[in-house]
Amino acid sequence: MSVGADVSVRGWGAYFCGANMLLMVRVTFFPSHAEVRWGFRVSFEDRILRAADKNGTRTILALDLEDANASRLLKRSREVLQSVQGLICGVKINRQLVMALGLRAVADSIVKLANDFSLPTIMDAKLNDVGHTNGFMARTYFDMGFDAVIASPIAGWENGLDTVFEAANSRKRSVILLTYMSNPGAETFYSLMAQQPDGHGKPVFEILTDLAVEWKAQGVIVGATQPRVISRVRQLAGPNLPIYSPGVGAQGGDPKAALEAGSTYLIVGRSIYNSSDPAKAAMEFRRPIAT
Ligand code: NUP
Repeated sequence: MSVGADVSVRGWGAYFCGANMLLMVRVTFFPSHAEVRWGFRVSFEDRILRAADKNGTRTILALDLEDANASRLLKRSREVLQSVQGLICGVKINRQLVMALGLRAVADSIVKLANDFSLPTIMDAKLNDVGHTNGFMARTYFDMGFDAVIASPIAGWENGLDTVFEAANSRKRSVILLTYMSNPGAETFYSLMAQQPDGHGKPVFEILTDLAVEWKAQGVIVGATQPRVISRVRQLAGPNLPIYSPGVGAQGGDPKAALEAGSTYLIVGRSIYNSSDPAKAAMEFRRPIAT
């Protein structure tokens, strides 16, 4: 039986285990998989804010390197992370690394290294299945140490994303929902007008934004290539919901325009890790959180 209580002090989503010895043991034995202070688990949102503050940046590194040689891939991925660690505020992993290296190796090497640098990690799983498989995947990623997962709200709540939020909430982890993707083809679906019960049309991305608020998602993804959509999502979601924007650099999005429109964080991959000088490239994307 858990007598744990959720404590929130100055925005610290924290985790007080009280008499729940199982949870206490978990945080004691695996401190590298989660930043834990005095038995309190620091939330993803606070970890990323702190890193953004400390490093003066809103850039999340998308570590999507590809190499058929697994040991070279791991070595290069660690080198890139090491070289930019003071210039980013989080690390996002996609299937490139998981498929090539295996989830356990990614957790033990990349997630651990990110934690050593006090950088939170996001698994870009784009979960979009029925409840039991979504739940399995979310639990597995969280238990491997990821702080947040990306999911697609298209699956809906009941026997869809309900299990993902359950897994996240019970572990004090986070869910970020795809709301408007960065690729040109995203318009086909995300801008589609959906007829509402009152007969009026509403773009799909606005419905998804409302769902993110209703489901208490900890963030939304909106492509940096769509500053007008970012402004509208910011308007609908209010000032506090973090907007994560991939699509700058290699996909053509302008970081300044995205941030001015209301994005909170930029997600940057190829423009950093394919650069001959990743630290210099990360420096160019650096924007202080306070502006
Ligand atoms: O809409 C999205 N666009 C996008 O590029 C949602 C995403 N999750 N991403 C991811 O962001 C994509 O999978 C990749 O990992 C990263 C962008 O990489 P790059 O274009 O900066 O190399």
